Amino acid sequence: MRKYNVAVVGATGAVGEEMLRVMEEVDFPVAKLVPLASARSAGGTVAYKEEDVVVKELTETVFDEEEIDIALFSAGGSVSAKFAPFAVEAGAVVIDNTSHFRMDPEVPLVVPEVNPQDIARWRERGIIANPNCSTIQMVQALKPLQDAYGIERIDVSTYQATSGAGKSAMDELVRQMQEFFAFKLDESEHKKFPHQIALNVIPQIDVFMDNGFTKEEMKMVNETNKIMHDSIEVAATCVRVPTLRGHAESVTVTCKRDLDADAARETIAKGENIVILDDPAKSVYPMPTHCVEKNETFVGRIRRDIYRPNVLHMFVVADNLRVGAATNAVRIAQKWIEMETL
Ligand code: NAP
Ligand code: 3JM
Repeated sequence: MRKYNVAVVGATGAVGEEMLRVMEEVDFPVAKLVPLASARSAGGTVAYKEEDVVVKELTETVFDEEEIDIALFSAGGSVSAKFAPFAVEAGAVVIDNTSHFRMDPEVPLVVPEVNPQDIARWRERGIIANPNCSTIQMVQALKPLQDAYGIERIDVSTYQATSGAGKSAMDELVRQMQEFFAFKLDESEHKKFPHQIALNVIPQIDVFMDNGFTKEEMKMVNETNKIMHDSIEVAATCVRVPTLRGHAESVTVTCKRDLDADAARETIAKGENIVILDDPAKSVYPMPTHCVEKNETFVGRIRRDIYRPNVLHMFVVADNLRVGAATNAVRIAQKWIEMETL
């Protein structure tokens, strides 16, 4: 089997580190691994398959010099905007984790369990975009319902972990909790979040748009429709909660046809990489603690609306750094390889 030169841009970050772990676990066909970061981390090392691999500085020429075949980007939108074109120019396929290219009509936006066929369009710009973490786990759970019942509308509230905002955001929560227990917490001291996150719940992720929704909420609206090739009404409220890892979502789905909860549960269970945890009598339902370092999306609290027979409620949880970022990107890369070697 052919092996590939793989660059991980942002290899020292929360998502980048997870990419390395997932690639290791699936025994990704790596010929050479090239971890890239800013000058701050260049010269340090990251662990891959029990080896310490030296981090290089991201430059315009590094993809060409290292003969990169696959470049996984997760170092922020402005980094992708500037450097992804150099990776493409050097002949690599770019799999981008940032929001920068997601809504570009020439860039496929892919969740392999939902729209793997779109990967075939990668040549249009040389880039395949990875959706937002909250979108990925939601569309995975919704895909079987779309196929069986049709979807008219989605109302979703998220409970998003601090790791979704990177390593320094997790550090901010931990520092504030330590200060709380030392009776030294100063609520004005926050950098990564608009308010204190410890012992709090913040109904704002990313910036507000003119329509009153946040950019994170509009990502869920626009990305869901692009991935599901549909015109579904979506209303999202994205909330940051003081957990470290694992996003949870309360999802209300209005279907085109009436359904019953047991049949819907069986339908969702057939979704790829979905695990049902739904036994209310035993207090079994998904929670962030279940999903850490898992590559599946967990669904529970599945119940039909008490007023409308075409409306279903459910609770969807997944590891935002894995399912919501690294695992999805690595699965895209695996499918891309399958397609290229057909
Ligand atoms: P993080 O923990 O803060 O890590 C950021 C990474 O980017 C580090 O490796 C950092 O390297 C690198 N970096 C920053 N500025 C750079 C520059 N100018 N040149 C080269 N490398 C640079 O953040 P994260 O949580 O891993 O997230 C990274 C990005 O991934 C986010 O900004 C977001 O766009 C995307 N993301 C996507 C999802 C998703 O759902 N698809 C989820 C989370 C994040 P240094 O060590 O040198 O600072
Ligand atoms: C998740 O560009 C940046 O500074 C990153 C902002 C960001 C994003 C994004 O917009 O790419 C932080 C965390 C995401 C995302 O996945 O949409």
